[in-house]
Parts: sequence; structure tokens; C-alpha cells
Amino acid sequence: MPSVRPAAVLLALAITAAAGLTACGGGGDGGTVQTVTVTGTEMRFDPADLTLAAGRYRFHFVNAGKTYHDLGIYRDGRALGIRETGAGQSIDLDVIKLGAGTYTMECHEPGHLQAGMHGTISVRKPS
Ligand SMILES: [Cu+2]
Repeated sequence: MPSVRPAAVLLALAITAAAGLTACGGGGDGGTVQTVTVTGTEMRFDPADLTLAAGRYRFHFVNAGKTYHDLGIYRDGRALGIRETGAGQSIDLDVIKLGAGTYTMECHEPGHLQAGMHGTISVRKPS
């Protein structure tokens, strides 16, 4: 059963789908891993709102700000993946599997979340 279809990649905001589609060589879930790029600055994520199809994702976090930022993906208060990086650097989070539902993106550097450095990810069921 195909798990990812081109039509399932909604709102192609900053989704480097072409570059990110890589075969997973290890079996297991199989299927493809898509890369989603999120850029952090003071004090926001861009894009702040994402709509994705259910599937496996590697978040590529670009810190375009002037201080440390982190990108954490949370569901119901539980972190599924989180990485911190310094100004001008970028980093990949571990691959995570997103099922249908609502997730949040949060930066937990002191004061950043409160200052508005958060976003949402809406994940739709595969069609
Ligand atoms: Cu931050």
C-alpha cells in the first residue's frame, strides 16, 4: 500500500519534498521519509502552521536567528523529537511518524515559547 502520494503533500510551504524523498533501506515501516524544513528566528517559526499527510518525517530545523533556538515536536505535551542549534546553524531531528491529529512545534529556550515561538502541525489521514 503506498503510504505517501504527491497529492497528499498539502500546503507545500517549505516542504522540500523532492529533495526529501528518500528510500528507507531498513525495512520496518518501509515507505518514504519526507523532509520538512522549519526556520526559527526571534521569536517565531516559519512556517508556523503546517498541514501534512500522515507519514514519516524528518524535520530540518534552520536557526536563522541570533541566539540558540530549539525545535520540538509535541503531542499532548509529550515530545516526539527535539533538537537545539545555535545561531546560523541547522540540524535534523530524528525521523518521527506522524499519525492523524494535531501537534505543536515549540521552542523551549527560556522565554521563547511565551514570546510566541510556537506553531501547529495538522496531520491528516492518508486518503
Ligand atoms: Cu527560540
